Amino acid sequence: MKLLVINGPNLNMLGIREKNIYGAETYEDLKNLVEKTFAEKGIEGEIYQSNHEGDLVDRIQQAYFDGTNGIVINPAAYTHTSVAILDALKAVMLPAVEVHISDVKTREDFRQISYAGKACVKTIMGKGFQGYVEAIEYLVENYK
Ligand code: CA2
Repeated sequence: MKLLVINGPNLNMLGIREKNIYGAETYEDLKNLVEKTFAEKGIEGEIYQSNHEGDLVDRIQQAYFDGTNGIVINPAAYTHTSVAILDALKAVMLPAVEVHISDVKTREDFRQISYAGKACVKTIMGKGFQGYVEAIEYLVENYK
């Protein structure tokens, strides 16, 4: 099984600012946790981050051609704005799990809509980095 974990804009800044919302751990720590989870589950995987909407769309499309079996995605701010990411997820028809580090439902009104979430089989929020582990486990258990 091969999974792709995608992270959107500013998540490369984790642990540097807004530690009260997103925690003190860095993007490097998240990368290590995700890669450790792939190894423990005995699966192939990649973690990808971009600050650019089109690059995120390109990477989702690439997943269709490179044998990826499932996607874990935290589109970050593009969650609440991007029909392009929603359309890309629909186009590739791979099972996708939406992850948010913070508990988005208790935050500002503008964060209450998720476009990407409409193409996802599950959403996990408010569990910090552990949400990524749960998302990988869910895809392994249900789609391996
Ligand atoms: O809770 C999440 O994971 C979010 O997807 C994070 C996004 C936010 O726009 C979503 O509403 C919820 C923001 C990611 C920005 O990350 C930062 C990290 C360090 C410093 C500043 C921003």
